[in-house]
This record gives sequence, C-alpha cells and structure tokens, in this order.
Amino acid sequence: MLSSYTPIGKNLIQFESIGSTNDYATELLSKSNPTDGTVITASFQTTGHGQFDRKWESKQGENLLLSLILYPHFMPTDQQFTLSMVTVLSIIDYLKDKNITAKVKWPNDIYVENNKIAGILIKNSIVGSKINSSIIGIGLNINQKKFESNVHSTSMSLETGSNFDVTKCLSDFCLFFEQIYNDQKSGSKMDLYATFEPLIYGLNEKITLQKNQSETDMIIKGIDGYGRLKLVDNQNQASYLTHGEGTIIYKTAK
Ligand code: BT5
Repeated sequence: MLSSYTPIGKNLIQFESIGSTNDYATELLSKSNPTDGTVITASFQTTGHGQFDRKWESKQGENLLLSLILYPHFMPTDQQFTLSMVTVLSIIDYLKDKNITAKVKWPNDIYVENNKIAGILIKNSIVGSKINSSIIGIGLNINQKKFESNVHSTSMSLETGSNFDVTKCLSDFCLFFEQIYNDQKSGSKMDLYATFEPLIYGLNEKITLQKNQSETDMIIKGIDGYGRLKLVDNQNQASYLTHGEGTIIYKTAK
C-alpha cells in the first residue's frame, strides 16, 4: 500500500516568542492530533534547548527555530536513525543550495568547517515496534553574527556575507525536507547511508575516544545500519559507538 504524502509546514503555527517550540510540540501532541507535517516556529525562544537541557541561543528574529511533527509509522524502531539522516541531509542539501558546504558531526550536529551552524533535537514516541510520532527540533543559524556559546558557531550570513529572509528560509527548507522525507516514505531505494557517510565530519581521520575512563586513538570509518559510528583502532579492530556511550575528541577541532 502506498503511504500518503506528507506536506511539510502546510499547517504552520507561528509564535513571536515562546518557551521552546519543541516543548510546545510535546504539549500539543499530548492533548491533540496535530496534522502530519505540522511545523511550529518562533522568532524567539525563552527556554530553547538542546540535549540534556543545554541552552540553544538565538537572537530575536535572526534564525530558524522550528519543530516538526511527524507520524513516521512506516519506520521500524530499529531504523530510527533514518529520521536523523533525513533531517541532516535536508539541512546539508539546503545549505548546499546556498553555496555553503556543511558536514555532520555524528550523530546530528551540522558544521561548516569547525563551526556549528545547526543543531537537531529529535524525540520519538514508540508504540510496539513502530514510531508513533516524532518531534524534530531544528535550530539553524541564519543572520546571527555574534554568539555567546562555548562552541564555535557560524551562520549562513557569516558564511556568505549576505542577509537572508528568515520566512523564505523556512518555506525553502520545508521543501527540502518534504522531498527527502516523502521519498523515504514512498519506499525509495535511495541509499541514505551511502549519502550520509561521506558527509561525516572527521571521516577517515584520527580521533580520541573517551569511554569508561580510558582514552583510545581511533579512526572514524562511517556508520552501520543502526546509525552507530564505526571506529577502527590501530590494530584495525572495528567497534561501533552508540550515541551517548562515549565522548569523541576531534583532532581538527579548535
Ligand atoms: C542541539 O543540542 O544541537 C540541538 C538544538 C536544537 C534547537 C532547536 S531550536 C527549535 C527547537 N526548540 C528547542 O527548544 N530546541 C530545538 P546539543 O547537541 O545539546 O547542543 C547544544 C550546544 O550547542 C550548547 O550547549 C552550545 O554549546 C551550542 N549552541 C547553543 N546555541 C547555539 C547556536 N545558536 N549555534 C551553534 N551552537 C550553539
């Protein structure tokens, strides 16, 4: 059976200021059934956050802050990483369209050289062996030029020297996401893994893995079918890292 097409952002909920678009999406999902592909966006977030409640900074009206609600019932839970890949690839493709070359710092931070340009926060609700609903939070730096964050940051404006219309950026980005997502939904044979792998920040480079109080030099070799990071040590022994299992120290990072 062919799944129905999901338009992204056709149902658009916009705020001037809100706590967090992700928190709003969570609340909305808990008490209603928002349309598949609903996008919640805000000009400003008072409590915008990343993982582990880390702060997401964004000056009023300067950047893209959005949360997207999906019902990816077609996706088995062991393929959850597909959603990360769809999101990462749509951001990277969108940036490429603006002549910005970006990479993905595994699993889902978007970097231009050594500077973070976008962050992704995905929350899935699992029922049985299927993903019942998903909230995909995206913060993409567009016009902001100065950042307080301890992480080296950049924006589309810093990369290109131009200013962008944030509303247009939102509608354009939604189209990129819509295409890749629906392609997967309709059972595309497009190999997301093969597209994703060459875009990994630090691919084929030496890194130090900090895990269980020890440090090991490894080389990043790609990802496996579950989205785990494939690493090899100096004996060419492969191991697979699940997100949150260890810390990677990149040699190239500033
Ligand atoms: C992320 O978390 O990178 C995911 C961020 C998701 C933000 C979106 S905005 C819309 C939606 N609503 C929300 O409340 N959240 C989502 P994480 O990997 O934990 O990275 C957070 C870290 O990135 C912070 O601790 C800072 O070091 C750094 N950071 C904060 N703001 C940044 C920015 N604008 N640009 C680059 N890095 C930033």
